[in-house]
Amino acid sequence: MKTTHYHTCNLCEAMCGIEIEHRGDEILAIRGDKEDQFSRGHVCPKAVALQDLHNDPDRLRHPVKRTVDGWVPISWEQALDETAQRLHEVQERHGRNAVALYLGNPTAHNHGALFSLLPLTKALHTRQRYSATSVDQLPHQLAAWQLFGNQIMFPIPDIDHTDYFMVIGGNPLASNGSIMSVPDVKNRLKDLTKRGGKLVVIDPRRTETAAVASEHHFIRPGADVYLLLAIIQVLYKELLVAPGKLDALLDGKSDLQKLTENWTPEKVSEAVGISPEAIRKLARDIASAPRAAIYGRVGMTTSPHSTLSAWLVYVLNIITGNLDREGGVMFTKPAFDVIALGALGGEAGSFDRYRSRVHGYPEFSGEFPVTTLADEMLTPGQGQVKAFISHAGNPVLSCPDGNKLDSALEGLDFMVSIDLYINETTRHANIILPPTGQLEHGQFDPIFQAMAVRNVVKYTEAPFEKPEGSMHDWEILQGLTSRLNRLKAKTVRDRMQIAATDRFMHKLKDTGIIDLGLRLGPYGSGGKVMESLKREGLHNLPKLAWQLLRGKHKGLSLQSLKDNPHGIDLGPLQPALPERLFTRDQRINLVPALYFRALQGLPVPKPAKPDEMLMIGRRHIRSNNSWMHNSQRLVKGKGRCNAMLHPQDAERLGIAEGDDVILKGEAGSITLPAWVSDDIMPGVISVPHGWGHDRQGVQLEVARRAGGVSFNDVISNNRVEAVTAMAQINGVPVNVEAANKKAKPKPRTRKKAAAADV
Ligand SMILES: Nc1nc2c(c(=O)[nH]1)N[C@H]1C(S)=C(S)[C@@H](COP(=O)(O)OP(=O)(O)OC[C@H]3O[C@@H](n4cnc5c(=O)[nH]c(N)nc54)[C@H](O)[C@@H]3O)O[C@H]1N2
Ligand SMILES: Nc1nc2c(c(=O)[nH]1)N[C@H]1C(S)=C(S)[C@@H](COP(=O)(O)OP(=O)(O)OC[C@H]3O[C@@H](n4cnc5c(=O)[nH]c(N)nc54)[C@H](O)[C@@H]3O)O[C@H]1N2
Ligand code: SF4
Ligand SMILES: [Mo]
Repeated sequence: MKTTHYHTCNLCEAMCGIEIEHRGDEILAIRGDKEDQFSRGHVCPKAVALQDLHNDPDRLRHPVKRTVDGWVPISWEQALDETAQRLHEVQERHGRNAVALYLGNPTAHNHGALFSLLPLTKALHTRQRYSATSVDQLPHQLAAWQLFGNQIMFPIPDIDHTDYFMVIGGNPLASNGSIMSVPDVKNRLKDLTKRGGKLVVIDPRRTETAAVASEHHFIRPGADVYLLLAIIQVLYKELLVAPGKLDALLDGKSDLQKLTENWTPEKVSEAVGISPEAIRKLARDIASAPRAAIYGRVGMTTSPHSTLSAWLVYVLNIITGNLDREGGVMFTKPAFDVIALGALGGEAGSFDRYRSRVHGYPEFSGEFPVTTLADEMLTPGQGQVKAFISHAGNPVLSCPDGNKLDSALEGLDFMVSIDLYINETTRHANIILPPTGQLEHGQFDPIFQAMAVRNVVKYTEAPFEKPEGSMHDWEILQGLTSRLNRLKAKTVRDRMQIAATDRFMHKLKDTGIIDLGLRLGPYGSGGKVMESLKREGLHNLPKLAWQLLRGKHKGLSLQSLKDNPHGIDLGPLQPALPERLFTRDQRINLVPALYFRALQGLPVPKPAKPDEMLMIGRRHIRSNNSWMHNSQRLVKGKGRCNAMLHPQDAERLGIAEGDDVILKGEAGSITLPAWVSDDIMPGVISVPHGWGHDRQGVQLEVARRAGGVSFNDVISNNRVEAVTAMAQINGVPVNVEAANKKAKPKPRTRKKAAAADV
């Protein structure tokens, strides 16, 4: 019998509703759910590929252990016991910091994992914690914490109502938005221009988003900070600073004016690659737009000076009065309020409380930047990392100097991966613990609902039953946590407490936590309870939780979400300040001390050297970081792992379309075909990341055959941002040459392919 199940795609941040038609276990079709309250039927090609993931013969379905005879299946009991035992032994012998933990991107898309990680990190009690944050959004989190008192309180562009939308270093038409959950972004942007609004894209490449923009400016990679400073300088100079209702909440206004007054458009223009007149016009347009939203994303936060750029984007929104107003950038009011709950749990943010052993890099929110992970493993001495846990991550392909990390993982005493595949990273593990797949667990998105362009909430149950003998991410993590705690327990009382917690968590389940979070949230019956928690602290939580779960079912609960499988629209974003601020004084300091210092130390930009080539990244709608390349449906067609460069550079270097080029950087070199196009700025070369699966031991047959090389094999892990030491993976100088030096110097260009690809 044919059945239709409504679900949510969890591959990217857009949370598209999908309709899965199936007969028993056989998937007949995956389509966009037209009734989905948020995505309105939109899906991208990746959603259809969820069935390839579901059926993939390479996907692990039971725990495996690496032996001299290869990988052998083992029972869950053995896998979890052995893992906990080995981790415990390493900590006993070498100290707690000898175990490192890395959380990858899909962790954030898996509510069960999110809920179970805090207890695991507590049980491990190690300072060696890492995640994809430090190759991604760390500067946004730092700025949100410094300005608004909470690291995940991000200002979200209100793109459905704005009159002017500036996108700096983001390409939502390929990525479907990030720190801005926005399904169907193409139509939303079309609506913006239809209602007379302007879309302005600042990017070294004429991207798919730039192709539909009202205005696109090429910018030299890494120069965003200078553009932003000059825009702010012009705003002050021309008396266009107008924070409006925010004015009364702001501190540090004169500091900001003083610090920016010398950054004139003339001073930065050449290095930025935008004329002084154009910079002035950008400033004036932002100021004169009735409502404007300035948005910076991964191209900006992973390039030089990313800490300052991320802060300045928020500042620019504030001083033009666009923060917290309709059509500007606004804060969400999520039903499951991870922002408030995080703050209550002491996770509002922290910086530089302690430093890493080898390089002395600052901690951010309990994590070190991943740029030091390999060195912490390779550098002998007290505190050396000897064991490693990876959860839903592939740092060998996603973090700088993959080869170095590869060899570091090789030398560990023990490694465990909680992952679906044997990939470039997990092939080094001693044990792999595979969780249920995307269509075998319920889906709820506490993180991305808190970053959506509307207030939305949705939970969908698993389309397919959990296969017998499989475990969800949260069960695996809890299993590990409980075993680690038991191994560490000293007294009978400790053991009894652990057993009681285990029983409680098993009863509560992931869904119990969702239910509780919804009831405690602003649309639940527990809004008042939340208030009392804020006043009295966390010690009353168990009692209150119990009362809530047993109490009257008024307000939003898990059941309301189960009754609404297309999601619930809670309305457009609403002004929320000053009440929503998490800063101690409920004010916004425009220039927190760390930015003051960083800005004072900012070097005057140098104009581009004549032959310099800077490498930047590129995402494609049919690819998802490093891990969806095992779907034939997605990788088929012309290879996408190529190096895009301008005809002028191609000519100078004797490179023609399709020729192999060698890109050489500080860590190594890669060879890949050239894509010659004037859609990119001269002096810049664009290469996608996450490719290069043909390595020994990788069990991803389709991906292996798809070819490609890894961007991050070129970049040194020592190339770090000055304040946070997070990775700099955009704007990286590389040496470019033709693999076959005899190539004809006449380049043929592949025109406008970027726009046509979407
Ligand atoms: N050069 C360059 N490098 C980059 C970037 C770039 O733009 N350029 N982008 C960076 C960014 S923004 C990010 S977020 C990182 C991503 O970097 P990572 O998070 O390290 O890598 P992913 O490719 O997302 O790998 C995800 C892994 O999770 C597994 N997985 C998928 N779903 C689940 C699940 O539900 N549970 C579990 N346990 N495992 C699962 C997959 O099999 C895969 O192995 O890459 C970064 N690296
Ligand atoms: N299809 C698809 N969707 C995805 C992902 C994916 O891999 N594939 N990954 C997901 C993840 S983990 C994330 S974090 C998001 C990221 O989502 P986005 O932030 O939209 O990321 P990108 O598409 O990589 O766009 C970054 C843009 O920055 C430009 N750029 C590079 N360097 C600079 C610079 O110095 N300055 C400026 N102004 N621009 C620069 C690049 O040319 C590129 O167009 O996408 C998510 N969605
Ligand atoms: S845009 Fe594509 S990958 Fe992202 S949630 Fe929607 S269907 Fe999934
Ligand atoms: Mo990311």
